[in-house]
Amino acid sequence: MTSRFGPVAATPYAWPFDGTFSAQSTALLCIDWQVDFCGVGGYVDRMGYDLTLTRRGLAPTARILGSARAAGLQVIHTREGHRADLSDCPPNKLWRSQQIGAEIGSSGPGGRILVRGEPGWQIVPEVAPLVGEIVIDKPGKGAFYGTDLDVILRTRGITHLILTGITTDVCVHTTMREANDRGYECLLLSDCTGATDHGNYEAALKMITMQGGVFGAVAESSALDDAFGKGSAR
Ligand code: C5J
Repeated sequence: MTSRFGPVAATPYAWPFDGTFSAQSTALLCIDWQVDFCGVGGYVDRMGYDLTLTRRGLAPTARILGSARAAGLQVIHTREGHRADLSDCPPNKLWRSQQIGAEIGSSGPGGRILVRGEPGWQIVPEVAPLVGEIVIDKPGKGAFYGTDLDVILRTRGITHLILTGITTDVCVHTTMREANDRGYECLLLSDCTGATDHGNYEAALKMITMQGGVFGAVAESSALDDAFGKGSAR
């Protein structure tokens, strides 16, 4: 028996394009909900950005995570971070972080910035992975680059992706674009994401909706909950 849901009321089209989605073939992606991007003393904080903007999607994500787990979707988390010796950190990325006063690998209140295993690199407790949920460690912005995410999705028969995470305009957008190019049908939950700049958040959402949904569609998490509520076992 398989649970089917949808469509979800979304922009610019009712998601997914093929009418409904199944729990088995859909994953909820939780992108980079790390202290470094939404916690005090992390990378974003050290760059001087407003943490309320990146934290805005945390509570809605915690809620929809519960709904998705209950509906039987697969949940996959990602973390951006580098090896302790920074051998996987391109010199231009390192240099740019120095310019803005948040040098990758330097020590701060959250340990070494964007380094794997450090306190700042951890996923925040509100949306922490459960035992058995897949966690993808990535050196870049996109979750497909330099990782085994695509192999895992294809092995598990996942064709549809629902995205949450931070930041909307950087790692979430890059991942959604990478996924879209690989043929995954993507939905971004607009209240479950945030950027370091509100204008960038709005622009990132708008970009998705151009050209009939150039990278997929955008919906509020309440619309996904509505779809879960009307789901059926077939
Ligand atoms: C950034 C991310 N913004 N997770 N990373 O550098 O979006």
